[in-house]
Amino acid sequence: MTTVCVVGLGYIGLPTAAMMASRGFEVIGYDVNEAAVASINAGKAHFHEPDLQMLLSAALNTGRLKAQNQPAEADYFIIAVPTPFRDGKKPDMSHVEKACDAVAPYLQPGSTVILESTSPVGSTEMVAGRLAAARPDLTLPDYKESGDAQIAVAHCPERILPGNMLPELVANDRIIGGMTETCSQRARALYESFVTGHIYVTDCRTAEFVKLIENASRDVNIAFANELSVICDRIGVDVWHAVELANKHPRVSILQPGTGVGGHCIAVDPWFIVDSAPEEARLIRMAREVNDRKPEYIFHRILDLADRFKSPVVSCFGVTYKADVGDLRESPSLKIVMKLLQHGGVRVLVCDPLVKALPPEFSGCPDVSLVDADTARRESDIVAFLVAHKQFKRLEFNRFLHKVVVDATGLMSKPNGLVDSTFASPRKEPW
Ligand code: SAJ
Repeated sequence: MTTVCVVGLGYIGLPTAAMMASRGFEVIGYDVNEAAVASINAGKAHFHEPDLQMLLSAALNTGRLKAQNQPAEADYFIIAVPTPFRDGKKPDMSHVEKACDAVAPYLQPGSTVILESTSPVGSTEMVAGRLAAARPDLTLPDYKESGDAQIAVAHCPERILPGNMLPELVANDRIIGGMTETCSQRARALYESFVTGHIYVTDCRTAEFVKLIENASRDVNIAFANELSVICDRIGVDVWHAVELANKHPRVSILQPGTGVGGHCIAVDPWFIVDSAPEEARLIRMAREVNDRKPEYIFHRILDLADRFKSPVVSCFGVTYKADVGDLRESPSLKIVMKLLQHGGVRVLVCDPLVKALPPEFSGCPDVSLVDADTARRESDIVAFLVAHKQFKRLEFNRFLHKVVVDATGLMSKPNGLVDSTFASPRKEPW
């Protein structure tokens, strides 16, 4: 039986480990987070993702998945640890380095090490170099050299979308970039066994770059939409309607403006490109800056409107990092809430059906509370739609008639840009 050691049981590693166990692999999940390990072994996923809990329970029931706080010998090692940036927007590879150090003692001739974490170009070579230094008794591959090393090293960047991870884990095409052709083929054999999408093989540097430009491409396109929203605000055009009409062109596909770009991926990865080519990556850097500025812009719009009221109450609909997920990591909407509270003089009501409690940094703050949609509407002067959760699409918007509305989501925009007889226009601030 093929054994797989998944290093890092977070947003990528846990679904991957559970999926592989359910496909018949013997899987050891390794994580330094003891609480996560305990929770997984007790049968409980430590974060929410549709169907993950079910898949995890099924995997544990087969007896083929076990979480532990040390690695184990295996045919395959999949490294799925965070790659954030540190000061100066420089890639922080310390988790990958620690993962290499942790697995090195468990390598045996024939093992394959696969880096799934989104990483700057050159990282797979760094992994091979670090493993070689830790295990001089084994042979490791050199970039694009021929010859059979005992250990194979490859990059296979994760591509799954939070909120739709499990279907995408199986169905998405994958890019595999080995240190050598043999490394690619050894990695390919693993993914072929559970991926129904195509598997494209290239070298590791290209695979690393491909992943970075996927996310940078999305970032640049979202920045374009966000810039349009700010322009439209100035010139008095409904950005949602304008984008909808522009997208009727056969070769135009503009994304949706929002409160900014959150999560741990798109707001981070483009900086890895900027870091490796600071002079050349002008558009990519600018897109990051445009998207990072958007929450600040919305905060100031809310603040300007709050001036109209003596003791303003602002309700914020949606605080997660994007629609229909419960994840608050790097949420631009949560940043807006935090900025309002830090500014003071404003009471904030947060309404988010996917959030059970506000994060600890808000506890003890008397000016913020988590409320239901009716309370948020009734008790506020200003309503800010920040995240377009599907639950909000069912709101009766004509009940917001007497509110001042800041809509950063397009929820209140009519599909045809017209106000029909069943939908009297509230005092909507354009976005
Ligand atoms: N957003 C907009 N407008 C849009 C689309 C998104 O403002 O039209 C915002 C979202 O609200 C969110 C942010 O962008 O704040 C990112 O959301 P997302 O759904 O675009 O992407 P992520 O970060 O959840 O996942 C991305 C995916 N990458 C691409 O689609 C190219 C996913 O496939 C990757 O696996 C993931 O990054 C990752 O881990 O790298």
